Amino acid sequence: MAKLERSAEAGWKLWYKQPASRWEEALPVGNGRIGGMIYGRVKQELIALNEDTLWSGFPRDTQNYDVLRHLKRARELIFSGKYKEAEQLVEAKMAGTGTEAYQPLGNLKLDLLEDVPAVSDYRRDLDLDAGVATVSYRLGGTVYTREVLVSAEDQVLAVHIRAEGEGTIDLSASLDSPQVFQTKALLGEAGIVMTGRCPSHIADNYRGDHPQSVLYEEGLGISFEAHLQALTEGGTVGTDESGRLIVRGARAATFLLAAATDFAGYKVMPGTGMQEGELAKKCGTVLKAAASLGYERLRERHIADHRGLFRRVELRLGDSVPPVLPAEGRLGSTAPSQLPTDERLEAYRGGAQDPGLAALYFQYGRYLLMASSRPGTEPANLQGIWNPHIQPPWNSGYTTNINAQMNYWPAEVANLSECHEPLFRLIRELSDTGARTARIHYGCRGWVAHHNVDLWRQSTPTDGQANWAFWPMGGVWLCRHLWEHYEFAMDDKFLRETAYPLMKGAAEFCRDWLVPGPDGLLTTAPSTSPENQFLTPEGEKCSVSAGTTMDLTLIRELFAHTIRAAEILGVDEMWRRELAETAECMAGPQVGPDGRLQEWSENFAEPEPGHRHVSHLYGLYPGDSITVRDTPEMAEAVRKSLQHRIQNGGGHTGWSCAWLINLYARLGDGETAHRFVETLLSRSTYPNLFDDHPPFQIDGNFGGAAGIAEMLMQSHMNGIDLLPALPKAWASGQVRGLRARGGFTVDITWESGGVASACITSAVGGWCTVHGLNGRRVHLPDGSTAGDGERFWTDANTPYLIE
Ligand code: FUC
Repeated sequence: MAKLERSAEAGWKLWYKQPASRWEEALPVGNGRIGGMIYGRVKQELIALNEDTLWSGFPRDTQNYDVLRHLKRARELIFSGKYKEAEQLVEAKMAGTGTEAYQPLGNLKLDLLEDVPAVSDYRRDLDLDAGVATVSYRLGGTVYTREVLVSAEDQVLAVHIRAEGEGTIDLSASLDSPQVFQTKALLGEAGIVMTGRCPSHIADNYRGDHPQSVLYEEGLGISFEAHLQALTEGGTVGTDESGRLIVRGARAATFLLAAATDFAGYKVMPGTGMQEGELAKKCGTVLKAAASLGYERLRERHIADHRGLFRRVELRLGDSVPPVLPAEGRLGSTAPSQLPTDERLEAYRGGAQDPGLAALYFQYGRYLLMASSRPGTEPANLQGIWNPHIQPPWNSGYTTNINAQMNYWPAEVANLSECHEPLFRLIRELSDTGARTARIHYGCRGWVAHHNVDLWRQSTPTDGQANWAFWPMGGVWLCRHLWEHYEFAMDDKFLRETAYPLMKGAAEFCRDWLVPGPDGLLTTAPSTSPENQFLTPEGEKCSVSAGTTMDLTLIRELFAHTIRAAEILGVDEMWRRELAETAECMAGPQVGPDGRLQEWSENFAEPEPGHRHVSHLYGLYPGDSITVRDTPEMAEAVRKSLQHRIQNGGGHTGWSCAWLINLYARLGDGETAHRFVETLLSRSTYPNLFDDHPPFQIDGNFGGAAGIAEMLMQSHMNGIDLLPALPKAWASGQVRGLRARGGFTVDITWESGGVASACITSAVGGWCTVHGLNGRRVHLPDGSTAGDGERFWTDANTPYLIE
């Protein structure tokens, strides 16, 4: 198989000929914990800063002790068809309180001391393969180059500036923040310190149904410190009375930034167990170690670590060179990949064929996951880790009715399994708070979570409308990630110690939450289908009924995974049987008279037939209880539902569009999946390739990356499917390093729309079946071969060639 060269797409770079004029044009860097958005401005460089444990609030008891008293009545109303009354009861008596908000840390500003005339040869870029952002320009005879990186190895943000030519570096460096903050010079050192505190409470201002409120109760919010230190070659460095660092006459300067907060865990007050001066000490230790390495070494260590993850996957889509130009030849003779990224995106919007842009988007999704979610950090939130607002849209939190999960859709298939870890920790912590909520709100065993989660692992419902707030299935959906991680990694220890106990707890909740409906079948009530509403027979908009398709699908799949996990581990035989029997007594999803999969147990009319959520189609993706091979009639019902949604305007937000890519990939419809790749890129993407919900929300980036992988390879049907949804636009290409369930790594080269060669390697050894071979055969060590759909044994770490 031909070797796929690295950096197939112009070195995996986003690049621009001008500085960012707004936050959505700035370029993101991050190490999972510290994030920076780099504007690349000449006179005043601005890097907006984040630290992922900076949130408003502190642990509070958000349980609503009244809920349980109303549950029986709510069920009676539902089972007698009084849905609107049930909804009113749920909203009045069974709701909770809003979650807290993710907070900005502040800004690092580098101001040139002299006025600059126009500069030439300006360029800024983000090298996804190195994890380094660069700004360079020429001023007179001097070329100035700035590099910015955030090292996971050494836990600092570093800015390195070089002057090549006559000119020198003369600037001030300062820190400020939208938070309550102070800055001061570090005595005796070329450094400054910013200290500050987050609000003790924030109300969500986005939905417009809350009065804006930002509270600072003395001493209750999270405190933070950021330390900035300068290392210079030549020239001088000092501090001034306003707490700025002043560098004059230097040939090179490195600024190192460390940050720490007094967040001490989701269930204790900030600062618990910490000594006076501990944050300063933490920052000081980190800076000392980084400074003693020096910039070159720091950079080398960062790039080695970054590439260790990034280079696991390579991708080339279509024949990017020469490009296919739009009919009117708008692009002149420039290949899309040679255009600055904003112009390239513009050309794509104008109809340029540029498969390389989809490949770049895929790799950018991987880059963003690495930058916002690393072992030990907080999981990627609605904005990853990048947020400049005190009151961000939807609190920049964890919305678990699609968004938080979508962030992790590419984690396994795109070979970044360890970046999934922060989500597992969140689930574990949520199972702790959620066990109280299960008992107090619903009188159930196990644990429960609702649609919004924050740093404090709020497990109760929020306040507001039932269509979003009342959704006790957040934990159930999250548990899919535990099972998927096991299926991809085949890690029995993870299954035994982490996944199974959490899945079992969520299944226990579901076991108790299910109740017999009027027809005697077990169902859920009250039940909502995330954010959507139906029309009651009286013509009123309502969201509360019994047994939505999503609830039933989520619970069935969780039961199946839990039973399978217990079998593998050889535990809980009685419990397995109980779950299996429960599943047999459950109501099932319904197909309506028009052939569509119903979203609700009744064939209600829909006030918004193009609604952005497609929760009832969960079983096709990310679930796997509906497949084109095993349940073709249900897959057809999903296809009809999708068509109906789309005809009515569905898929209109970034994440919604990204979900459609994955669903059509699972239907094996590469052309429609590709149409939504095009829509996502041309309609829902900012110049820095961030997903535009609108506003910025990172889930579309991750969902889009997962969708592109899903078009090239799938592994949810007891085997590996090569090129299951390849569009004509990507008729040739190569991918290396995708991961498949069962512990496999998959490389594929294709031409004229079919597999030319491939290679499958198992990490653990095991049975394998491959589909989509295009007449090629799998070559086995004993000289025999296996064809399409034929099972063969793989030894661990042995490449199985397909030719
Ligand atoms: C859900 C979605 C919205 C948005 C929000 C963060 O409520 O329905 O579109 O993504 O989460």
